[in-house]
Amino acid sequence: MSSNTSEVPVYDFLSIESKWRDQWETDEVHRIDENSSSPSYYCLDMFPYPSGSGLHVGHWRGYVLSDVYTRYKTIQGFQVLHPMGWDSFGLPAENDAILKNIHPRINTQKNIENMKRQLQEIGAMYDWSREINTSSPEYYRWTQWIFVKMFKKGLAYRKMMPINWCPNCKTGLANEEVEGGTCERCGAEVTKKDLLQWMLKITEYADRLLEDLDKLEWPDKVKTMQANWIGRSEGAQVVFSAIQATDGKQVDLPVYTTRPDTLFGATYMVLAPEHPDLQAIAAPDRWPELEAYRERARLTSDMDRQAVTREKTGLFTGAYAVNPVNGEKIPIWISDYVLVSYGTGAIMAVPAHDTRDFEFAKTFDLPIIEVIHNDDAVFDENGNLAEAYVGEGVLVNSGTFDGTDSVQARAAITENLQKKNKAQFKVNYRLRDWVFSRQRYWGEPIPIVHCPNCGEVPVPEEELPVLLPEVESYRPTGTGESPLAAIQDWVNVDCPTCGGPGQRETNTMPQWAGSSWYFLRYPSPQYDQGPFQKEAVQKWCPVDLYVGGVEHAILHLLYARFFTKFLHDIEVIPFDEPFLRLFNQGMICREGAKMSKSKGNVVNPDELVEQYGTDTVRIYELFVGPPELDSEWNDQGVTGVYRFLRKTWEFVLRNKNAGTEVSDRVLKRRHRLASEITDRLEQFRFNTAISAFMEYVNDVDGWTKEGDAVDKASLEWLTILLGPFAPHVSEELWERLGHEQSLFSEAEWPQFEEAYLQEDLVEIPVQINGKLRGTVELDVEASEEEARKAAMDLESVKRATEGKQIVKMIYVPGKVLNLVVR
Ligand code: ANZ
Ligand code: ZN
Repeated sequence: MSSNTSEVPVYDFLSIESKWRDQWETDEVHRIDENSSSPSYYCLDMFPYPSGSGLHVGHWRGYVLSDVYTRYKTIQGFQVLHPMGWDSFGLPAENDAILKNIHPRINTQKNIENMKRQLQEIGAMYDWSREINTSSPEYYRWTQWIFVKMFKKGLAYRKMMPINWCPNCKTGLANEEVEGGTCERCGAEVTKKDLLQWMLKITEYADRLLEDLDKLEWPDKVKTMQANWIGRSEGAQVVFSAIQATDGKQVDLPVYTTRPDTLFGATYMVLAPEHPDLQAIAAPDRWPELEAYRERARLTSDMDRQAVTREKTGLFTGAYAVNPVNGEKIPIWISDYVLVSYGTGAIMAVPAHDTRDFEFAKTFDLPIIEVIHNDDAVFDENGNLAEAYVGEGVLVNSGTFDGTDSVQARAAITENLQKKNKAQFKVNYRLRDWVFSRQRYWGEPIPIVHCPNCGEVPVPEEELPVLLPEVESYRPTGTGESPLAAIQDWVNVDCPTCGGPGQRETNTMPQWAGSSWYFLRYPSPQYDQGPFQKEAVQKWCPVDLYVGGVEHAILHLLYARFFTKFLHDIEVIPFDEPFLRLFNQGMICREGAKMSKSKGNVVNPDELVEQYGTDTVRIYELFVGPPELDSEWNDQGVTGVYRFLRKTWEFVLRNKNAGTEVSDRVLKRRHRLASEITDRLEQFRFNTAISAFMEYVNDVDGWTKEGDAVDKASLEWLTILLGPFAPHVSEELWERLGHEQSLFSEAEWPQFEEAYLQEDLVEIPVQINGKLRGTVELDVEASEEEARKAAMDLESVKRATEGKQIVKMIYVPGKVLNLVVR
């Protein structure tokens, strides 16, 4: 056996990596074979928007993860669809263009070229022949087609809406795009503006979007976020009678409550300031003040209005209402903490048992009546509630319902009022319909023509796409009109139905439109008879594994699920969930902060690739921490990983002429490695997979230097197992081990055998003060701690040590355990 290191060539990663990237390209190893009968697997990355700042090592993480899995599945014999494309319409791409003062089409193209080059540096197995781009007419033709289908099913409609308005982006935003009262894209304070908007009836799918979460292998955190966003609650709609301040006439004022059991504690009512009946009910002399308050409230975001910590403001309307359970007359107030868009836009206030109502009652000195009693409630020294008690309990001050359990009382009180037509059981959702129009240039034109005779007419499907016209001025106008409205010869068209003069819709779709169905396009990206070819979609979809950032937990994932369910319902696809398994990678941080260009803490992968090679950067991305958690980047760590790869390179090549002779422990070790790597891949524990490789190379390299024989198969197993993680160096080693075909087409995933995984167990005697008290079965390598624990489990040892102290312990692994007690 030779161990002459001078024979081993240097690990020249740069030439190895460029050699294999070219070779893979030529051999088209990234392409799937449509005619293959192998099982198929669809592994998808959330596609990026073509950003001007390009990729940093934080972005690499998800792409490396999905590529490792893709290559793993490929070696296992799957045909893996692993495509890439560009989410290139919408606000992020357009804002980048405006910032640079370059037309969005040109800027987008430039950004795509740069990002594509960077993505290729990762060495990922993307099938670029399937690249898609949501702003290309061949693609958005079908986004428009889906919109037309929705319109025809009554799921797209127009409505005058007080919508979220970003004064900086100068466009309306969906609820999902408002974060803590600010614009998700630019951070500006979001206000309200009344605009005629296109809406999609996602609420019609609320129940299914909620229930079907059960079908999905997604992180619980994401499922919970979606469930909370949909916000299903059960309660009752109860009718209070308002007495108009002017003429004493009664008007029905329904409220939605999740706690009908607290009805006897309703001491006042609150209307949303925008409530449509407000003016009719209120005392005329109070109207000017009420109207001014309404105007201020309208400009405040829903988020701020609902904040528990917000100081409560409000006004008395001058009118009263009658509580249907006891005929009590209670005052009607308005306050911005009640939202016009939720429930009925009016509430019965129960200050004793609702936190916001409690704050409000304290502020305006309104009565607080305890109606749910529980000893857990907190009272002050005068015996009054010190804070709202929001839990369950027994009814008090509630007439004939006194003594009833609060949960039972919910149904009992509602049923009672139901007989008098004063209540009904009701389910409510927080989810709102999706505001689907944007007053921006860079998006899919909404394919509708407005005709004075025919109303809203969809552009006939065969005339799609409605092309986005070239414009000089693409900047948002800020008037609430899209820049498209200024292009007269584009706007004016004949009505598709009657031929009369019509006008095109000038709003565009939001950035989320194209990404709501793109995963269906990859299986047949060039298909032009429909959005996708049915057989191709049936073969590949739904997506088996979807990898991306947790920032998409609500918006994109909810919209994509909605589109999928719709396409299922119109019978163009046979499944109704798009992504079976979801993996969210954690963020890469530096100095504790999320890596981002704006924070100035980015690490540029280009330089690292230059210095250490793609394989090293890939492995470090995996080694940096558990993939689902945020992890701190450390430059020293990169060097460590580089040394590991170099050591692996030298170890394999030093032994490359190995034959079939192998020592026992090397053989067992190889099976253990295969089992560890397979398990850790399946469980997405990539970081511990890397440590398993490091330990393996250390062990076996050391043993061979001690004279152990290593066989060729052991070297091949290591090379194959490492393939998904460090594909370039593995491919090179594979070739140097004498193979002519690519590892990714020729090699088979190593099959470990359980028999080799058994640990070596030995019986060792346990002595106490020199006397044999029993034996324990232990691994030869068991630690002192493990040995002591096993011994203490023996009854005989327990008895012999009872009430005594262990003063000394002598443990010889595999031989004996001696305890000295006193
Ligand atoms: C009386 C009550 C008593 C309430 C009590 C709660 C506790 P979820 O669970 O989110 O559906 N509410 C109803 N409509 C509202 C609106 N438009 N703006 C603000 N708040 C509104 O919330 C339902 C509860 O939120 C309802 O139940 C109502 O307050 C309030 F001890 O009614 B409750
Ligand atoms: Zn017409």
